[in-house]
Amino acid sequence: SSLHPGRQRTNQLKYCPRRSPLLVGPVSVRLASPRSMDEIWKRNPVVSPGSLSTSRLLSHLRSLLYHLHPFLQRQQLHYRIYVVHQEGRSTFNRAKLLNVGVREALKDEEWDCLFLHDVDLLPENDHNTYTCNSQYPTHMSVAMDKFRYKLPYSQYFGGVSALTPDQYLRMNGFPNRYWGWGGEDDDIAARVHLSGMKIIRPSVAVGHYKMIKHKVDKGNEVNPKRFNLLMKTRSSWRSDGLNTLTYTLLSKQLQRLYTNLSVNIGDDP
Ligand code: BGN
Repeated sequence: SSLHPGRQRTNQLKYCPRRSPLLVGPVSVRLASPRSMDEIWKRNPVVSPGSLSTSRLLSHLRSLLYHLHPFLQRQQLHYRIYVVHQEGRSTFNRAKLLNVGVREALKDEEWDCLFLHDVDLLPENDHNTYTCNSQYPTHMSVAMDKFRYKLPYSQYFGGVSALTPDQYLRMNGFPNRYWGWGGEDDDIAARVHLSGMKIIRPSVAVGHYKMIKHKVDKGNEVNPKRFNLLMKTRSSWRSDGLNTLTYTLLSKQLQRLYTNLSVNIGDDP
């Protein structure tokens, strides 16, 4: 009102526009990893401060951070990137690591949206907004170069997904029992439906991702138990997930470009 011009001005400034004016649409993705974290840091002076071991993982992480920070900043989002590192020699367990990331992130802040992001996937269009749908979990990586820019199959839920903490709690988080490659994302998709929700997706036109090419990771061999586990999701999702998650947090370091969590999540029994 004219009586409180100052107050009115701050009210107007309170919310960001629905669509950020800084978006550019398709971005060219550079697959060669930047040489150093310093280079990424220098290009992203707005990032405020928040370790990985193998060199390939580090080079994937550099590529991801190099693209993701400017991408999220053009979207004018308040965000924090958590990297969850599985310590030790046990078989890789993607879904359990995602559970750990969510639990630790929610200790820091009341996030209204959780993005579960593979380290080797680079978003190619910033109109693919990194926000959550208030009703349903979103599968973001609908058009990956590896699958010729379309879904490999209709229930595919791998790569990048987004959930509100409510949605995540409702489906009891993700399964902890998938050690090695494959099936855990199908289990997660099944949980969405079993807990009474459905999966939504951005359009194939904006959901473009480039995958950083690599061979099968050591310690992430194909999981032969995945078929058996998947047949049991209907009876196991309530008793395997966030409510049965156990791990030891070995370190939490606020790096300049991300928060690094190092965890011991045990081994395939
Ligand atoms: C599927 C895998 C997914 C993987 C996609 C894409 C399984 C379960 C078999 C019943 N699912 O076949 O985990 O993300 O391929 O590579 O292996």
